[in-house]
This record gives sequence, structure tokens and C-alpha cells, in this order.
Amino acid sequence: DGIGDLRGIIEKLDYLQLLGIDVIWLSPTFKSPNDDNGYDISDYEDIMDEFGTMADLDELLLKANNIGIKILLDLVVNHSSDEHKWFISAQSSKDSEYRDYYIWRDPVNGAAPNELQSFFFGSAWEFDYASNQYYMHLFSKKQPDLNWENPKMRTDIYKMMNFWIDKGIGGFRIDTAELYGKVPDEMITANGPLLHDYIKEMNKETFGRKDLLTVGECWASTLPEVMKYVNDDASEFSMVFEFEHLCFDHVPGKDKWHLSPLDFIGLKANINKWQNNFENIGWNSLFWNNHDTARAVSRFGNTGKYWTESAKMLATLLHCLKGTPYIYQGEEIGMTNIAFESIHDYRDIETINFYKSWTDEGHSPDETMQSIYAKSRDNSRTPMQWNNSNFGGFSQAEPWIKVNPNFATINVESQVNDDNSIFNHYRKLIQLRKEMDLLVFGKFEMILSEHSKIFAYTRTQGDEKITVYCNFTSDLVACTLPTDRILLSNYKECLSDTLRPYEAIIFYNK
Ligand code: ISL
Repeated sequence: DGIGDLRGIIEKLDYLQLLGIDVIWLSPTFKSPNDDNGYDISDYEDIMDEFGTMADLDELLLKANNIGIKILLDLVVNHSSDEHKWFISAQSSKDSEYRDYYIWRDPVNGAAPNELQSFFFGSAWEFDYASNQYYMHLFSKKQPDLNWENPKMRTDIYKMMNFWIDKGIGGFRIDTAELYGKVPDEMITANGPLLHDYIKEMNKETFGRKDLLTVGECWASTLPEVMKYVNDDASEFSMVFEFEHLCFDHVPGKDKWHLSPLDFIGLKANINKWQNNFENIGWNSLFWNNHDTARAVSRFGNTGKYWTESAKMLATLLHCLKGTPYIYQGEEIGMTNIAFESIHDYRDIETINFYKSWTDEGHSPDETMQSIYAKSRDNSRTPMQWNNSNFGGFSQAEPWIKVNPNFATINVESQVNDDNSIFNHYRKLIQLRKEMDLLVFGKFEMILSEHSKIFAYTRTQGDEKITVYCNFTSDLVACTLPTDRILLSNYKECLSDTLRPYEAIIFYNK
């Protein structure tokens, strides 16, 4: 029907097994009116109609578990949908037992209580005529914020989490984990004073002491803050997604839409910082992109002549770092950004609101579209490209969002059997990580830290060492390379004194 669904994932488990992954993180699959692609949940214990049924999810869990693949669900509990029964009841009367599950404030001087802004543009306060109060929403007005100060609300959330844990899931990706401790009256959103009390309580009441993986999404957290989530006492999360490394191609201090050329030295220093920091305590997650970002190869690589080389380079760089690598669907075949001609072809609420907000401020439609082409979340949300038939083999009916027209050349079918494909490069990297303890535990050390074109580092453990050299540009770069054995590279033969465009080599020494 043109909408991806659970049966579709079940159908493709063989493909994922071939790739070699161990876990699938599903973006929200729960009942939702889809104001924000499922991140607005109206029933946490039921499946979105468009995605299938609970029986489908049970089957997916069973079949995935049978082949050693765990399923990570997306836990979206900073807010619910305004169509959740709790909010419907809360809004129906100030006396509702659910009123205090959300955050309500009286008007101040006939207007919103304060200047708090939504991440999706405009005020974070929506007026409710019936009760003459505002409710708070850090995202869209159809995503009212849950009130974490309410212990009854928290207990209900934990009950729901245990419902899924009992079904045999592998863990949770925790959406906007840094926002629960918000103090709206003081304009505090991320990392509020009670945040870690809530997360520790959640851990204790649900996934703690179980063999489950948890990864918290933390956009606004700096290093000392991140350490609190992933300290060694295991009282909070297994790891977090922090996003500092994805902030080096916009104007410092401004939001992602203010484009600037990539600050490569800044990016390197940042990855170095996080790698070293987690040397003895905590654990990194490693990723170049997700459903909220542009596609890695378009953003950091080359979509023209060096598409294959640059996609493989990015994969190599990431997979040899210390931490758990995450691949975003289609990254493994080098899927690229999209540039729809019309804003009307975009589906993402953030993109649509951004277009309106920027053009209202006087930016030209052209300039606004350039930012959208670089940073829209829809860049990564176009349908998966399976083959070169209609709609890239994603569906027979017209998909919910247009397919990237490059599906004719960039697709799974053309890559699975080609030993030199991007897909098989990912496979080899995953395989290497499974075979070599060194790639999991080895100590990271950056080399050539001031080099403006090369990203290079070593990993060492005992008498074993790998050295990774990556050319981040389309230039020929002179440099003296190690003479060690080559484990994997993205060119047929390596030169001893030059890195070719986007060349990436893993050397091994024992
Ligand atoms: O996407 C962003 C920047 O472009 C972030 O501000 C993002 O909205 C933020 O990281 C929270 O993301 C998560 O929660 C949102 C949802 O829209 C995102 O898809 C999700 O990953 C609200 O639930």
C-alpha cells in the first residue's frame, strides 16, 4: 500500500541477517495519528494500523530472535499524542484524574505563561479554550508533554514498558531522554534537576538488571552531562546517542539550517574527545545519520564520481572506532539525500514548519530550499530502494513519500552479489568486528590530528594494532603509509605514499 510495515520487515529479515546486524531499532510502531511520523503515540500498547497488528509484531519478535536479532523499540514518553486517552480525558475536565499527567498553566497577562519555544517552531504553549489554560508541548501541539513530576503517570509508563519487556524485546531507544526533568516555569528543558532521579527510577522499575540494551537520545547534552547517563554503576542507560559530531556543518551557535562548510578539524577533535572519554568509563554509540538527519554520504562524502569510495570510507572510519555502530536503513547501500522541487512533496512536520517560519522571516524560497536540501529529516525518510522496478521495489502502490529517483542505480539488488559493493563493504566491516576483539576493546589513539584532509587513528590491544587511514576529500593526498598487512580497503591496490580520493585503509600489525 505504499507504507512500510511490520510484514515488510519480516520479509526482509534474511537481508538483514546477510548484512550481519544483531539488533533492529524500530522507529515507533505504536498507534498514532502520525503528526510526527509516529513520534506522537495515542496507544503505547497497540500497533499503528498502517504498520500491521500485534500478531505481526509478535511474529517479528519470534523470527528475529530465532536468528539472533534483537528488536529495540522506540520509547517516546516525553510526550504522548493529543489523541491518547490520557490527554483526551485530561482536556475534558480540570477534575479528570489524568489532568495532572500533562503540564497546564494559567495565562499570564492574557498570553502564554512564558517564551518557551517548541522545537518545531512557535510557542511551546497551546491555549485550551475550554479550561482557559495553556498546555505545554516541546514538539508539535499534537504532542503534549507528559508531566514527569506525577508519580502515577510514571508508574503507568513503567507498566507499559514492562508489558513490552515481557514480550521479549531487546531493549529501548529512549526518545528525547534528556527532557523529562523539564522545569517549564524556569525555561529549563534538557537535563533538569530531577532528570536522573527519574531515569534511575525507570531503570530500577523496568530494564535494570535485565539483559537489555538501552540507548538514550541526548541532543543537548555535553560531555559531563552524558557521563551521568552512562556511568559504570549501570543505574541508567547502556549508552546514549549524543550529536555533537553532527554539528560541524552549520554556523556555530545557530541551528542546523544555517549552513556552513564542514569544519573537519573540529569534527576530528570532537570524535577524538568522545573516544578518549569513554576509554575507561561508559560506552560510545557510533553513527553518521539517523531518521532525523541528512544522509551520511551526501553530507560528508561525495555523491558524484566518488560515491562508492566515499560511502565505504565513512563506513570504515565509523566501524573501526570504539563503541556500538548503528547503520541507518539504506546507508549500507549508499542511499543519498533527496531534493524535491516543491515543498509540497515534503512530509516531515519540522521541514514544513521550518519552510513557513523562514519564508515568513523574509528568507527567499530558494535559500530556504537549499537548507532543506541539506538538512531536512525527509532526506533519510524516502522509501528503501530494493531494486530498479517501480517505486524502487518498495511497494506496488505509490509510496507515502516520493522515492529518490536514483533508485534505478542505487538499490539493494545491484549490490548484494557484487563483492565490491558498498553493501558488501559494510558486511566485511561487521564481520571484522565480530572476529576481532581488538576492534571492540582496543584503545583508541588519534594520529595526524591537525591534518586537514586525513582522518587517521590506531586501535591497540596487547601486541595487536590496527591503523586506519581515511582521506576525507576528493584530492590526492601525499602521506607515508604503514607497511603493515592490509585488512580491508576501498581501492584495489594501495600506494605507499599517497591516499587517493576518499581512500580508506585498515592496516594490521601483530
Ligand atoms: O530532529 C531534530 C533536529 O532536526 C531534533 O531536534 C529532534 O527533534 C530531537 O532530537 C528529538 O528527536 C526525537 O523526538 C522527536 C521526533 O520528532 C524525532 O524524530 C525523534 O528522533 C519528537 O518525538
